[in-house]
Amino acid sequence: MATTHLWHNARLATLADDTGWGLVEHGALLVQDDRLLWVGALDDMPAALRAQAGVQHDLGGALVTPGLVDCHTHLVYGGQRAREFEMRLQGVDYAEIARSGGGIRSTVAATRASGDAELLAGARRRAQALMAEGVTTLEIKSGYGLSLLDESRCLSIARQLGAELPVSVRTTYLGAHAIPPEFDGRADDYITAVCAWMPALHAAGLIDAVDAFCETIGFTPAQTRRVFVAARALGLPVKLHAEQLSDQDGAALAAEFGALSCDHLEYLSDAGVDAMRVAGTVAVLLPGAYYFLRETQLPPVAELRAQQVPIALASDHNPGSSPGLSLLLMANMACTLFRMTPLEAVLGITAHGAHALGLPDRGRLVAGLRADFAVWDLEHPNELAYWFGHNPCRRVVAGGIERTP
Ligand code: DI6
Ligand code: FE
Repeated sequence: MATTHLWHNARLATLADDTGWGLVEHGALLVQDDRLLWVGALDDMPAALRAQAGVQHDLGGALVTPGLVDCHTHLVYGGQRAREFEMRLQGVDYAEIARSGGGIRSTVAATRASGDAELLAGARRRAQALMAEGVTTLEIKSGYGLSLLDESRCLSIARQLGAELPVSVRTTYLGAHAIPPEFDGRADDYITAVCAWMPALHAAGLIDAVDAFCETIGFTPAQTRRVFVAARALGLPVKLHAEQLSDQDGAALAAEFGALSCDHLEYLSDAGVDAMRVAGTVAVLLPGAYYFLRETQLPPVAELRAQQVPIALASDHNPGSSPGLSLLLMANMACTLFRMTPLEAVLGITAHGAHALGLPDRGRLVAGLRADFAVWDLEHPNELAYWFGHNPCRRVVAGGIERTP
């Protein structure tokens, strides 16, 4: 039988439900294989269970939270877009750059020109930066390949990262991210191709969910619907880049397909909030993109809160609109920019992030869930959303195994 590990002398922030931090003093976690067997105050642990603990780890009173979940990233790409950042500072806007063939398309060219080893090395470095802050689950989208071969390469690299690094990786097929040059002026034909590639990519085991960019500079709701119909035919869950730059009623469309999440949402309408509530769709807010694009339209946090739509936060790491690699900074910015509370922000990078990926087995410290947790050099979990530009993560356990953060 596998050795059972007892992690004790911790201040636990269990986030067992959404009503509070779930603080437990003198807390202990009993871990068997990759699962939490028992969570609570050490003194309350049944003696029979305690007797099972083969290895004991004294945490010296440190704060322990669930491992962090970054539920929206575009980690696999070639090149970078610092020059485009300079152009934006000279007054050219993001949509203008995209329309003139820059933006996503320039990253597509750089990605296609990069070898697999180079793409893997870049994505690995970025994944490791996120992991250093306690990330134990990471979603990675394709969307910079935009051909069957290059989407397949990017998704395979994401899968490979999950196999070689101690982090859970979920892959999302975002073929409908932009129109590649060979389909210029033929968006509908490109969507036909995106849908036609999907079964092969799925058969190769490369897709956990399907996403699209529904926007004036992306795809129309009708085109997005075609992608969702193709996903549904394969039994794949959908997500959507919705209402980032304008209101396209994308959230309502995604909700119609029972979407796991709608992401960005600065221009989300009340009707969109309502549709998401009914469908149980998670709102993924991306303060990094809001900040880096100097967006001024705030996502409707008060309405989402009032309708009890779960709010997750993610890095949206990508070279164009959010080149940051700190989920803790996103939590801080969600508070300063979006006026979320520290508790909401921390739920956003743990339990609600997991919910946005359709993973109810993680994101909280509760018996039966995965043993994914982070140990912090902090006194209270509200500090996770307070400090910025500094990494207080000291130890990480992912799937029951301690790794270097
Ligand atoms: N919205 C975003 O913010 C990213 N993708 C998307 O659909 C940005 C992608 C990029 O600019 O490269
Ligand atoms: Fe994104």
